[in-house]
Amino acid sequence: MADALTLDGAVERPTQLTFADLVRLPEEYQVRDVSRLDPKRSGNAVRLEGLLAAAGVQSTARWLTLHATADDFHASIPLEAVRERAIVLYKIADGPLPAKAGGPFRFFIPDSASCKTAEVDECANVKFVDRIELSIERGHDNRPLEEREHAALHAKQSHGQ
Ligand SMILES: Nc1nc2c(c(=O)[nH]1)N[C@H]1C(S)=C(S)[C@@H](COP(=O)(O)O)O[C@H]1N2
Ligand SMILES: [Mo]
Repeated sequence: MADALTLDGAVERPTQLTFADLVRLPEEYQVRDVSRLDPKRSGNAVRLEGLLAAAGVQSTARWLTLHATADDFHASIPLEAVRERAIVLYKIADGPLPAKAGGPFRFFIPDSASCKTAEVDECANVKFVDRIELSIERGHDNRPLEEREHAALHAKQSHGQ
């Protein structure tokens, strides 16, 4: 599993951030206790805005695509819809977020819609995210559209982290 999170595409500076880099992001971007946002989650996160500030978003960027190479899962969502509220979970008890919690980096949108009810839904909470791509047009998205396919995906996962 990649130990760095890449930001690329429509950015000023393609950037790779490690666990240590995220720890060092300014306090204004740190979310100290994610259980306050969702009681099912624990640990610390950084605001998406902190990552975007590190890479510098080009003004033409409209879409944010979350890539998880580990299991070939991808979601592309409108940037404006999540820019101010999305976070990346990365730390638990002073260590990196474990894979069973979707680590080392897990995208998370507080109060996202139920699965498949909207573009910005729970399914876009991409685990093992290793690349965040900014773009003008919509990017790659393979969230399942069919109920059967989606149910099979859910059955494969362990929920609760
Ligand atoms: N990498 C990856 N991220 C993923 C998925 C996946 O299969 N692979 N499933 C998505 C779906 S469909 C949902 S509903 C949520 C479930 O998150 P939870 O297990 O933390 O409840 O993770 C999303 N993130
Ligand atoms: Mo889902």
